[in-house]
Amino acid sequence: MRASRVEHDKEIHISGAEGIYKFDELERFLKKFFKRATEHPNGFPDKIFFTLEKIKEQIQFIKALPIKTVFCETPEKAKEIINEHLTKLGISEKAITTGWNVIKGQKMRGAALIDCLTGVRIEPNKERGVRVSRIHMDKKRKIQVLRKIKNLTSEPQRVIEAVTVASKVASCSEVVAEICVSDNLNYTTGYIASKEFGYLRITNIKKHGEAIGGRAFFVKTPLKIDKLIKFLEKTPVIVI
Ligand code: PML
Repeated sequence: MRASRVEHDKEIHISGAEGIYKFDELERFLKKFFKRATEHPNGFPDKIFFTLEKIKEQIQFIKALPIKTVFCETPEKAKEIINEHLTKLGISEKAITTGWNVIKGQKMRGAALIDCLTGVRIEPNKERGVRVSRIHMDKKRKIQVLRKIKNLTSEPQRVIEAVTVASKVASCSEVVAEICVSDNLNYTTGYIASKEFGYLRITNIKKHGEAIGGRAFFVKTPLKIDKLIKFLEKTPVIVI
């Protein structure tokens, strides 16, 4: 589901959701997504798109990354901690700078793919980026995550979705790490994720009201880029 509104000739994203469901669950979840789109604190939408696709491929089951929250008092401190972690993973200074530039540019809905050594962006479509899709978190894991973060976020659903994305991304052998900053003006917790460190929530990654945000995946090259993008965008994955 994708809900949006047009303001000053610009399409503003209001809310989105996706999941993998059995046929007999569809009606219930469509209603739930409709409610989410029309009762969202970001306002009432002009347009809601629902896309339903039959899954024909084999569904893969992937372990959820472990979650930890790192409390930072300022964006400067957050940046320092993030850069330290990324450097420990062998990501070069150039690549880290490209990652921050992507996030400050705030132009793409999808993620940038950055060569972790040269810092060059290698995704074929730089306007669109790579959109991680066909993902779902298993109900039991969802309950466990909700329990873990209940006093740490005002938007638990946002965290569930982010952990689901990050777990799919980190499962790829080509991906060294991910960095994500929400493009929502008032959501100031972001994350870095990797197989080594898990999902590290970073508080105060940006200032309140700051119009930045985005996602970048640091990858090892050479790699079969079409295969990686196909997995991220098309392979159905349930995070357990
Ligand atoms: C978190 O609170 O764990 C961070 C979630 C970042 C979500 C990015 C987004 O807005 O989609």
